[in-house]
Amino acid sequence: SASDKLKQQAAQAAIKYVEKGTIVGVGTGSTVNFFIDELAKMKDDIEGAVSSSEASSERLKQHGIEVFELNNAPEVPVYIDGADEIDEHGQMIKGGGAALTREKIVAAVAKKFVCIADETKLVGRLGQFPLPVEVIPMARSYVARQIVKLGGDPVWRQGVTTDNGNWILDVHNLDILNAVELEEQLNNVVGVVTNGLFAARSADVALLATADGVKELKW
Ligand code: DER
Repeated sequence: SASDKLKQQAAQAAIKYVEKGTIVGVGTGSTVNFFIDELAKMKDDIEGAVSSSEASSERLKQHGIEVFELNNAPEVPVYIDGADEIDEHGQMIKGGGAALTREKIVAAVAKKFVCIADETKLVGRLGQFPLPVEVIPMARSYVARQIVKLGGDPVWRQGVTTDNGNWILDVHNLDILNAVELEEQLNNVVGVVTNGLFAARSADVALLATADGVKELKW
């Protein structure tokens, strides 16, 4: 499909950020899947990968790419991942694929975060996409009540359990004026493991595929 073509173009553009002989940080999602397939073409030139999900680990291993535990990776020069939304500051909403916790961990470790996406992900203000929040299961109702006080409408993503054994609330109708502040407020709610605002640690580069080629944004 046209959208797949755009995702593939963004993924191909990200290869130039991969340093030879290093361990590559790999995110999760359909755009990242195209990146994994591209990375496989140069697998002999890299040490291996650290992954943000079981799904991405599986795909990497199917290509014969060694997957390292993050604790065993001396450094992660670059992290390649998608986003559900990205704004003009490189701040993102992520978690559509329920991998937000490990994505945020690898992003925190990585020196450079390169976001790959089709141009539809670029938004003027974050929050049209419901904000994923990973919660400890026993705290789901309590966290939902706190989110209502913060002005959101939380919806339990029933049937989904994360790689960490937790649940997800998708928060609709948030008016996100200060993403860094809201990220901190959500982090302070007891029972919240991770929220999908990547504002404190935002992208350093965005590769946005458009009909006229891949647009590169840097911060
Ligand atoms: O869940 C995630 O954070 C993914 O990276 C998601 O935001 C992007 O997935 P997509 O490339 O399939 O749109």
